[in-house]
Amino acid sequence: MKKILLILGLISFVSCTNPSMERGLESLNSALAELEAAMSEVNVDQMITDISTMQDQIELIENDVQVYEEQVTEWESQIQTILADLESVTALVESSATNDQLQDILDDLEHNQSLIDMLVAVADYDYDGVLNALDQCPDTVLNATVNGQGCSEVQLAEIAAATASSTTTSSTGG
Ligand SMILES: [Ca+2]
Repeated sequence: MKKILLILGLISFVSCTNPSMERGLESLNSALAELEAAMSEVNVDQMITDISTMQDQIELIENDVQVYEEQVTEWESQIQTILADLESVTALVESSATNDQLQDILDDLEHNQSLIDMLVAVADYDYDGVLNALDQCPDTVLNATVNGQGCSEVQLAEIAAATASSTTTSSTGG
């Protein structure tokens, strides 16, 4: 206590003897008074309330973020399901398209085959004047005389011989 009094006395002494320092102290006191006034205007309770409100809002935001993340996860799940469905549908469509294409190809082949058959039918491979469709004796020798079925006398004899042989063989066989 004595030391404080001694220091205060010393300050007073120095202040009195030094006018500039006295003005400096007055300025300091004035600044301190302004600071004190400002501090008194601060409502600590209001600050605590504000901070508490901010904390509540942060918690709400965190909760919202969590709900949002859960929602996003659910959306992702739904999107995955839709994508899986789309893939199966796409696979089905592709499979179906392939079947249709195969059917088209088969139809084309069948059509082409019928065209080929028709061309073969109206052709005359052995040049005997009888169309293949009506010619019962293919590979007739060129320039041979043939009947209405495109068979030369030689071919008719061969057919008769074969028929006789076949009959003999079948009767012999049983
Ligand atoms: Ca013929």
